[in-house]
Amino acid sequence: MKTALITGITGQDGAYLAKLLLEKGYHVVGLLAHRSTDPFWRLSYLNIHTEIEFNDGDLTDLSSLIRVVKKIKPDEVYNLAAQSFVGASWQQPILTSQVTGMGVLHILEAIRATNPQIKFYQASSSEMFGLVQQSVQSEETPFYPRSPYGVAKLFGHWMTKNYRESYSMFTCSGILFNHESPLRGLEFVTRKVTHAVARIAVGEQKELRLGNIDAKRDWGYAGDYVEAMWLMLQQPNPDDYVIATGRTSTVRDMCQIAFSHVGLNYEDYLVIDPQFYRPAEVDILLGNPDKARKQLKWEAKTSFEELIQLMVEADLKRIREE
Ligand code: NAP
Ligand code: G4F
Repeated sequence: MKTALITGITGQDGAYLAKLLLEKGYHVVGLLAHRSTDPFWRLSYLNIHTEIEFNDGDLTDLSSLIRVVKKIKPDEVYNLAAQSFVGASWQQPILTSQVTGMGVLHILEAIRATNPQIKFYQASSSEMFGLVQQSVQSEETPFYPRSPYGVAKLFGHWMTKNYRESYSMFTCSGILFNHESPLRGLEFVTRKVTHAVARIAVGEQKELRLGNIDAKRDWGYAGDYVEAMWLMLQQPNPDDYVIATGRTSTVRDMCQIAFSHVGLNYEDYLVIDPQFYRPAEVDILLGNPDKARKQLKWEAKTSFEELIQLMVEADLKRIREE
């Protein structure tokens, strides 16, 4: 039986990845940073909370990482932990750099010092493309991050590559484009919208305040994307891969799909509020997943419409059960 250590196991991707690895027969260990009041809500939603071994640790505390890696002797480490909200990275740029950037180096060092044979996955991000240098972004596209979060992710990305080249370690980066689900945090725009739509539909909310609705993203379903993480670590050689759908849509398109699913017109409820504008925006992201399709035999299975509709349905169900 293989053992996998997942940092960020209480987050959206951590929950779906833990479920996938349990189904594949792994012993799944989660690093628990004790940051939220109810850290287990996502794992309970998927009904897997009791099947996971938890160990205390924090990405900013190298000693805790060394202790956990030494104790559990993982075959694979998936580094999903981060301060992952782009908007907050302007309010807390130093914390974001320490967790999302330096945290990657800490976990790489913990692995190198303990057992450099451990396979490592880094959660890199399309946010690193930022002010896009090519209209469709692939593994070859130059980076131009536009937020403290994007800069921190780029540091982690290059460290992951550098440890592969310097120490022949099996380290992979998945450059994942936006992926969403009913387990998405409420601060991200898709879930903010689907949660608001459900509340408006049952009469609990009157309006929805958003920032830049012309921003375009390549949105996929998180449940599909965690499969690609696992596939990367099963290849004969470590490498970096873009994971995306190859389709881009505006925030406005997303609102239209979500509201019309409950028979409403988004224009009747949407209020543009400049407080949600960002100091520097990423206007458009569109990924080219060809390499993943050819080498990993991976592709996104869930359409954008299906994704938004399933998120609205999940929020409606939660609100009705409250
Ligand atoms: P998420 O829901 O925000 O989860 C982040 C996780 O990191 C949570 O479990 C959080 O714990 C944990 N964490 C935060 N600070 C920590 C620290 N100092 N030490 C240890 N754990 C810490 O993020 P996600 O959407 O699942 O994304 C997973 C990873 O993929 C992140 O690295 C994100 O930056 C990256 N990514 C995401 C997307 C996307 O569209 N979702 C796209 C590209 C890359 P608490 O719950 O206790 O706060
Ligand atoms: O949902 P968002 O906050 O996601 P963003 O900034 O693209 O970041 C997400 O995807 C990255 C991958 O590219 C990840 F690395 C990162 O961890 C995170 O998961 O915002 C999407 C777009 C932005 O252009 C934002 O300006 O929606 C726009 N937006 C408009 N109004 C809003 C709002 N975003 C949020 N969160 N809230 C609004 O009211």
